[in-house]
Amino acid sequence: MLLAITSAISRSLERCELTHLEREPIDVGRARAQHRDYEEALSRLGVAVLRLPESPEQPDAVFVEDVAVVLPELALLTRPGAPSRQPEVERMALALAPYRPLARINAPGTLDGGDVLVIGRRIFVGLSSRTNAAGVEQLAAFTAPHAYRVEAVAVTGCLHLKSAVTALAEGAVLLNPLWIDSAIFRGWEVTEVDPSEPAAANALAVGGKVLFPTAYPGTRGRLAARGFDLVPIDASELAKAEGALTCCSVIFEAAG
Ligand code: CIR
Repeated sequence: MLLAITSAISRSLERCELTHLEREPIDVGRARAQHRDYEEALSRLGVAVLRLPESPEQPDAVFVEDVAVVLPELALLTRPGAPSRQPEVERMALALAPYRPLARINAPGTLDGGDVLVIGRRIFVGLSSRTNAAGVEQLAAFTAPHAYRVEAVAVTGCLHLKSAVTALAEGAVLLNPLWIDSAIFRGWEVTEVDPSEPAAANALAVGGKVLFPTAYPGTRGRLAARGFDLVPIDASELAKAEGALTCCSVIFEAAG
């Protein structure tokens, strides 16, 4: 059974971290409605959804992806690069403990789950403003015994690696070539975002389908033309908090 851990949106969302965006008003009620639609889309795909309760004092708590990387062999709790986000890790530790042995990134390492793209036994990690070399080294040390290969990747112009590239299917990625060196994926089926939609590279592939934001029709057309089975998701309010689709869940195979 696939399980998605999500989190209720905090009432303090408007105080979220922002790196590349100007702050603008966020309608928390609308964000919550859109987030419920996202959870329902996952449910319709047969994914069980475990929603953590609201953490009112943690503005970015909805972006659960950043605090954990779950592999079949272990769950790695991160140490987010933004200090305001580090307290978010503890409730994820409690949520994941029944499912996996836990490991932790420790100081001076920092790592955001949004910088970690796992494709088979390869783990691409973005060196971003949130993830440092010590964090990458610790990730590599935890995963090497399980035969994963960790590859650090430079990310420029965006928040996380997965703002620049995500997996669509086996051997297929969606990327923005201005934010990541597309040569890394030479030989793969690469779909580039429509140049007028730089933030469109974050898609969530699950259950043979691809959840994709309604905000990017140009890129959606490119994906549809290649035969990807798309599920449109309106995530416009959380986009104002610099969040995208993968950020809002931690999805893994749970026994049972
Ligand atoms: C932050 O800056 O940390 C949040 N406002 C947005 C995090 C988005 N997470 C992600 O892309 N994995």
